[in-house]
Amino acid sequence: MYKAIIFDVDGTLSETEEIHRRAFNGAFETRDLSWHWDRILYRDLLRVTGGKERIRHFMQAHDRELPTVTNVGDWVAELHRIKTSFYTQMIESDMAVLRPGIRDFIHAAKIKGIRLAIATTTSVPNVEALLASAFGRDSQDIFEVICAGDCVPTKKPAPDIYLRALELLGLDPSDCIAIEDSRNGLLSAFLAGIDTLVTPSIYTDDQSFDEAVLIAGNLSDLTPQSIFDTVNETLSALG
Ligand code: XBP
Ligand code: MG
Repeated sequence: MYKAIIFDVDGTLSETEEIHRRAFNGAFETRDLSWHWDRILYRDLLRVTGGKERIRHFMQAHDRELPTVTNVGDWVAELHRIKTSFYTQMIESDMAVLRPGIRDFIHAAKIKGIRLAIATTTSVPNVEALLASAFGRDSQDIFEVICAGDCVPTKKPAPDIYLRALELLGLDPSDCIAIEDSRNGLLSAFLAGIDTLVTPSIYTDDQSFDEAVLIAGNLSDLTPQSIFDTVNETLSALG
């Protein structure tokens, strides 16, 4: 019997990557950078997880000239702080909605006493803003453990964030199911030894999910129990 479900955030709880993209572009404008991440480019850039890491990758891969700065790390961190501020403002103005089925699914899990956690690459203020916007006053009582952003040194697809969530839950990988939307997220959970359901999102629907135990368009017609049953049946059929 599974005891907990560990959720990714971006692309899984909500299609927030589009809001992240706009926030990055907003931050670039404040620094008078000629950079603009359109949807096609952003789909490709999403292969690098973490906003700061994505900016640095863009600078290297696209050979972008930098304004004269003494410390690139500090400069990127400041640019990313501005991006986070744009992002949280957009979330606070209700720009994000939960993906279909998420609210009922979480409600059903709570009723059944299934423990809930978050393992995400995005920064803590972004998670808090999304949960407050989506769940209001109840937001702090839903997820028992929230592992986010720089709380581990190495981001997805490394397993670190899931291993940290397991440690804080005090559970083994076999006690949990992960719900993810991306290949990087799936690999992170898989490498931590957690059976994973993938619900592809608008930016990840072209990725491969071979390591997933289950793939679903969304959580609309699923309950925690139906997922546990299907995962168990799939794993037994695989022997
Ligand atoms: C999400 C991300 C994040 C966001 C940006 O990946 O990669 O980096 O795009 O967030 P996942 P920050 O859903 O696999 O966790 O800018 O706050 O890093
Ligand atoms: Mg994701």
